[in-house]
Amino acid sequence: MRIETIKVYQVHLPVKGDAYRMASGTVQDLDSTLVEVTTEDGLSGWGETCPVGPVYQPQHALGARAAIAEIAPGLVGEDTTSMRRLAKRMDERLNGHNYAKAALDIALLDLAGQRLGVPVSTLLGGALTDRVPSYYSTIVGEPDETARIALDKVKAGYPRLQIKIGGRDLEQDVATVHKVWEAVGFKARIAVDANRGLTVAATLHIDRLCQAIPFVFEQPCNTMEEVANLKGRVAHPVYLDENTEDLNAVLRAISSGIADGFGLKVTRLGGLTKMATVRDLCAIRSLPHSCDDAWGGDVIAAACVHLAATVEPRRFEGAWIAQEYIEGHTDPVNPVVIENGHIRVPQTPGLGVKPERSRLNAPVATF
Ligand code: 0XW
Ligand code: MG
Repeated sequence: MRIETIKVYQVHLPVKGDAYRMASGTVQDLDSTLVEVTTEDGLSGWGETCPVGPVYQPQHALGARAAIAEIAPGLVGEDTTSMRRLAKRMDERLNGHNYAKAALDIALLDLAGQRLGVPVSTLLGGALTDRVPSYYSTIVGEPDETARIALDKVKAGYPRLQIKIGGRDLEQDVATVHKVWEAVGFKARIAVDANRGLTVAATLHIDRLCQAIPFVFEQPCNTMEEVANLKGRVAHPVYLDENTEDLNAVLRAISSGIADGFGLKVTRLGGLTKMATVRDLCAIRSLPHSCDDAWGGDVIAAACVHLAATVEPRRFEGAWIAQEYIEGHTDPVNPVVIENGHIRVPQTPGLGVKPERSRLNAPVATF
């Protein structure tokens, strides 16, 4: 079946309540891009990409739409039978820009799933579970308040917490980690995410001052080289997030042994097809990882959950979706929701979500 049109929609996703504060930047209103790929028989597949502001990663919303404008005309008229041909076509149109290609990859898998009558998780190798754990991510905040939120979220059923630190006095970061641990103890697994905001020296100090607390450090420093410098010097395991900019970076991190696990983002890596490769690479070295995206609505949430369902549960660190921080759903009929800290895996063909047209503005581009 051939691709007839590709439509691009812009969706504003304001942050509910306080701004979302990370060491690398504060965001209040996110700009998401949805793509709708329609084939000549009238079937539509949806994809989404939503960078969490312009400084979290070297990606931004306007960049996503510009890259899609470069790629999409080359896909119109193409047959959808071979995902590999379509991926090759995308690479022939534009070098890099994984996060834009990701939206198209997700939409094409949604289409393939609907056509074959199977959920996207089946196309990714098959689900191991029908319900995946999520994790709650705090913002960089005052230690007592962060500990209070952490305990609340554990009571709400989250099996894992990601505590944001960095970009402020060491004393505040150390106090936050201690207070969270005193509040929740072994009731939840803890990741401490500095979003590239610490120096090697600060990481070493936090490591020593919180030595007995069983947490994993997530992306403590800016570059992979700085993180490599921590090897053998810190007591806590170290996970990479932002540095996993593409499959080669993941391969480098795994082969050099500098990462004990990963916080993975579907769009950064180029979509679900590439994420499935990373999932399998991690399996070879028994490395734990999450399946998240930086931000976005129901479409990207569903994509994360389908991949999450295919990961060996004992190594799975959770699927983070933005639901706790955004108002409403693009698919109010079959929204992707967190219940007791977990998310049900959609069982219907394709992604199992469809943005409600009345909630979308007119497309910003049509190819
Ligand atoms: C918790 N997240 C998945 C949401 C924000 O985009 C930051 C991110 C992270 O782990 O860094
Ligand atoms: Mg992170």
